[in-house]
Amino acid sequence: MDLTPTPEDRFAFGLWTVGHSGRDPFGDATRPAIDPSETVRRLAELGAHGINFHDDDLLPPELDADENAARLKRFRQALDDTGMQVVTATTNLFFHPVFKDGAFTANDPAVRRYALQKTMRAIDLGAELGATTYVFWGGREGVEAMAAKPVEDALDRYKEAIDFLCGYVRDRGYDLRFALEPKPNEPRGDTFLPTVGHCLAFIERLEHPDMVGVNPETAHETMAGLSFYHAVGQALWAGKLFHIDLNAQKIGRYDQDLRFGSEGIKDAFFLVRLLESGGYDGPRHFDARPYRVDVAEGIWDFAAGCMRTYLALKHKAAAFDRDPEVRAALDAALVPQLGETTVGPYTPGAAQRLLEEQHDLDALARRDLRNEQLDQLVIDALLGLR
Ligand SMILES: [Mn+2]
Repeated sequence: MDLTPTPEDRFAFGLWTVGHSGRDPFGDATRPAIDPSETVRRLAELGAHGINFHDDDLLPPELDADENAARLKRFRQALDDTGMQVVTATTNLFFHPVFKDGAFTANDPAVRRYALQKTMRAIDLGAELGATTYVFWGGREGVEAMAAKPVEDALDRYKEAIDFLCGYVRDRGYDLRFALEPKPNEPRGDTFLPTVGHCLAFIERLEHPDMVGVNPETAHETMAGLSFYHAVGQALWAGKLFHIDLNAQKIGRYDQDLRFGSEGIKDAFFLVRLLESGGYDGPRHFDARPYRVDVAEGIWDFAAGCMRTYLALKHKAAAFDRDPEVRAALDAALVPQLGETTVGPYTPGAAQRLLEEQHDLDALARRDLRNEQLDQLVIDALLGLR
C-alpha cells in the first residue's frame, strides 16, 4: 500500500490551516506565524498539490503595502519553484469588528457595500493567482436576537450579493465558479444557509445557478447532527459538489476542525469511497488545524497525517469493493437492485400494468437482507482483519 502523496492526488490546504496560530476563545497563540511562501514549500515537500487562502491570510491588512508586495512576491516565487497551484480563494468577511452583524446580511447597508467591495478585490486577487473556485463561508451571516434580522430580508440580501458577484465574474471574464459553505452556528447563534440542503435550495433561486455550487465541510455538517457522507452524496447527485473541506469532528461539539480521519473513521471511509468513485475531480482540500499543543514539527505531522489517512482509506475502499465476500454481501442486501428503475417514466399503460400487479407481501417481508453481515465486513476491513 503506497501512502506517499503525489500532486496527482490533488491534495490542497488553506494557508489558515497549517498556519493556524492556535488562538482560541480562551487562549492566545501557541505558534508563531508562518510566511505563506514557507507554507507552500513545506506542503510541496509533503506531496500536496494546491493551496487556498483568504485575502487577509495572504495580504494581512495590518501590514503596509510594501510589506505585502514583498510577501506576495515570495508567495509567487514559491509557487513557481514548487509547481503548487492556487486552486481556491475566499474572502475574510468575519474577523474585523465591522462584520460583527454580518457582511452580505449586515443590517447596515454601508457594511454590506463594503463587504461586496472587499470580495470583488479578493476575487481579482484569487483569479490573478489562478483560482478557479471561489468559496463563500458566511461566518457572520446570522443572528442571536431573532427580532433583529427577518430571515426573508436576510436571504434577499444574500441572494442580491451572490447575484451581483456572479455578474462581476462574468463581466471580468474570469474562469471562476462559486462554492457556498454551510455551517449551522458558531460564531453566530444561528447562521443563514446552515446545511448543504439549505444551500442547494438557495442556489436554485439565484440569477446564475449554474455558476454556484457547494463546499461542504465535514465538521459543519456533523455539528448539525447530519451525515456528511449523505450531504456530499446529494451535492454530487445535484451536480453541485464544486469543492470540499475535509476534516474531522465529534458530534455535538464546537467546530473542532480535527485532522482528517481522526474521528468518525467509518464515515470517512464511506466519504473517500464516494469521492473516489462518484465523479468528483476537484481538489481534496483539508480545512483543519493542528492540535494547539503541537507548535513546530507537529504542524507538518498534521498535514502529512491528513493525506496519509485519505490515501489509506482510498486503498481500503478499493480493496473492499474488490472483495468477493463483500460483493456477495452487497448482493444479499440487494444493493444492485436499488440502481434499477422502479416503474420508469409515467405512461397510462405503465400505470395500468402497475395497478394490475399482484404482490406477495409475506414473501417480501420475510426477505433477510443480512445488513449486519455487510456492516461487519466494513468494520473488519477498517480494523485490518481482511
Ligand atoms: Mn471550511
